[in-house]
Amino acid sequence: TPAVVCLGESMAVLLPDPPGPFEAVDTFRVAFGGAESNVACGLAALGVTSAWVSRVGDDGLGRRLKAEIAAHGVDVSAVTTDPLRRTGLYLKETGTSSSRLHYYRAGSAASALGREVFDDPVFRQLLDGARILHLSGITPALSDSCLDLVHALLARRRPGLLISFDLNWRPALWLDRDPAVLPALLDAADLLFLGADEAETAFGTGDPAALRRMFPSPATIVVKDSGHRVTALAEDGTAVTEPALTVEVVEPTGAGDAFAAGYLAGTVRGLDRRSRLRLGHLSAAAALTTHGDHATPAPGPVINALLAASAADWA
Ligand code: KDG
Repeated sequence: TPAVVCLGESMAVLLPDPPGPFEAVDTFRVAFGGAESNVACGLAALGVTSAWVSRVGDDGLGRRLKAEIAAHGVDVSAVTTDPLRRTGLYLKETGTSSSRLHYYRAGSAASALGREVFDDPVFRQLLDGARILHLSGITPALSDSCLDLVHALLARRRPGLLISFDLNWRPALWLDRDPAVLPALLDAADLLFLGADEAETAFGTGDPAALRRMFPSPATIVVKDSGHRVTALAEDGTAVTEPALTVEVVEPTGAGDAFAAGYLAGTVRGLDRRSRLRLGHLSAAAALTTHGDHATPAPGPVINALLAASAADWA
């Protein structure tokens, strides 16, 4: 069974082709995205077995999304189809100075997910066999039933299952919901990923030490700062910081997910904290240099050489 189970909504993505503002665009290219399936695809690209769990609509985009994620080598056996609700959609406005995401996902098939996923024997088997369950702060923002599902996943976890949680702060999704539910969910994780900028917006601070005090329970907190350094802080306060590689950024969406995939792949492989951070950066560098949400990381021998590089050769 897959080592890592990632649960959350994925959507079809429409990208202006060629890139440009919507006022001027004539044609869109269809792709797919979704934070947790991005992580699952990133893991598979690094040779770590993964599953993605969600619900899609009984429509062409849902079937295509599921097939494309499966084609990345991700187990999609626990993805269900909703007979009534549609697959969510987002439009990515690229070609301007920064990308903007426009969601068409309210009432989507995935927003109807709830704790009844535990009734599915296929899901239970995946969860029983997994080493890591990866979640994000997007899911509790989708609906009451999705929030309830996240509560259930945290409360019913089996001993030994590591719960990874990426804040993935999406203000647009929290406009008519109460984000005060988030801190307790994050603090119930074992491994927490936070962008300093998004933590600043959501919780008033992006400072790694302050965030460590705010979230005392996770064994590890990983804070990505705006200078592209990432710090992993353990429960005892010890910290390891690793700078990102310098790359020419084409489009940033999905880089955080790729980072999480690299860090989790390093965790599954039993690497030390610095190497986990480096694998995160290597995976993110691939996503930063393409228009899509994910990309193919460097070949294994290149990755292994960089993991073993001295600090001077790395940065
Ligand atoms: O992290 C990338 C995601 O933001 C993108 O794939 C869409 O999942 C998505 C979301 O909800 O924003």
